[in-house]
Amino acid sequence: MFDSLKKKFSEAIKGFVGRERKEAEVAEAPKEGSRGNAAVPEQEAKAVEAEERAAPEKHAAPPNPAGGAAQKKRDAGARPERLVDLSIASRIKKTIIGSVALSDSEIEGLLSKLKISMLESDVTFDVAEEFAEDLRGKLHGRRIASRDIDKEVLGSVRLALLDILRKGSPGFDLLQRARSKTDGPFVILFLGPNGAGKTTLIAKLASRMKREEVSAVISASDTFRAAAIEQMEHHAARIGVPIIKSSYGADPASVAFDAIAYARAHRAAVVLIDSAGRQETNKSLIREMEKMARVSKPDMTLFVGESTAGNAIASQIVEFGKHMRIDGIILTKLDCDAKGGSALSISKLTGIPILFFGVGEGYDALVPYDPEFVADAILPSAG
Ligand SMILES: Nc1nc2c(ncn2[C@@H]2O[C@H](COP(=O)(O)OP(=O)(O)OP(=O)(O)O)[C@@H](O)[C@H]2O)c(=O)[nH]1
Ligand SMILES: [Mg+2]
Repeated sequence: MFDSLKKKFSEAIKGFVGRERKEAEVAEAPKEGSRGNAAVPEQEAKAVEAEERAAPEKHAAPPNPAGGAAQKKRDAGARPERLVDLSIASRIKKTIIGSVALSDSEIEGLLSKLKISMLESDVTFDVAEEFAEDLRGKLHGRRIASRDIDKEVLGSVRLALLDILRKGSPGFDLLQRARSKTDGPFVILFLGPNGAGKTTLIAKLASRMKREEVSAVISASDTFRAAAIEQMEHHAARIGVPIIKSSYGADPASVAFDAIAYARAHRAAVVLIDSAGRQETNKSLIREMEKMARVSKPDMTLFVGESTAGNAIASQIVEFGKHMRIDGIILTKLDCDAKGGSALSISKLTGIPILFFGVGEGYDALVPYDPEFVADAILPSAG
């Protein structure tokens, strides 16, 4: 889960922090004797800074947010392992004065490495840019205490990541929403491509609802794929929730209709409608899905997509969205996705929030969308 992003972010941040710490220790040792006379080192730092201003190319690469070819060459040349290429003036100030304000070129070096990490992990260009822009604003002109560089850099990266992730938040709790409907059952229709994890997700949600005493009924409306009805029945029996089913080849919309009628009669709070997997390009299956939506009038239609499919899910959702309203996304199999970038990009691409992550095959392997959970999974710990 997010292995690639985590590894790249960790390498970048810890590589920088480790190196900066070593430099601070080495630089501080011989200067012991001159402590207590802050004016001298400050002058020294100013002199180096003035020299650097006069000939900036001697010390630091010019700021180049776009990362042109010349910049990339320079980045690949000297000290490639460092995240922020501190200038000599900044390093002296950091070790002697105890704090440093990162220059534009230092910040750009950091942003460029983080952006590349994101792009290589399936985060879309727009989202990586938005993140970098946000982080630039957070770091620009800020004084960073030299002993706290690790925490400060990590803290700013975390805040910028959370800013992006919060934009994908649903802003509501599905179970609470379902509970608050009083005039009949809250109907949820699940759709998505073959094998994405719809049936497993319905089982996970039914199990969660059972635990939280929200009464649910399952509609076995995949009447198409061999063994789909038995698969849903097996889960329903294990969890202990009623299931309404028919035979293979039956109209899935009529099964959903019967499930809703059953829920009304038994005052069940929720109806979970399974459906056969389908591609957005299959016109007859899309028409069948339109009919299911017309007949069941869902309170919520949720798209279930595999995280491993990356940002291709976004175009599937947009295509499905031309035929029916889609209210939320569930990203499954995040546990199998080394990149995980779609978790950061998909809401921006579609304008639709992510409600849950599927993180395994068990009934408990379901995590409500939580920006902090994602940030924790991506970022190294500050310690
Ligand atoms: N590792 C992992 N496996 C999952 C997850 N969700 C579902 N699966 C597995 O993915 C496979 C397909 O899951 P289903 O729930 O049958 O998928 P579906 O979308 O209903 O498939 P169709 O009905 O054939 O379209 C099963 O082996 C599940 O156990 C998940 O979050 N993580
Ligand atoms: Mg299924």
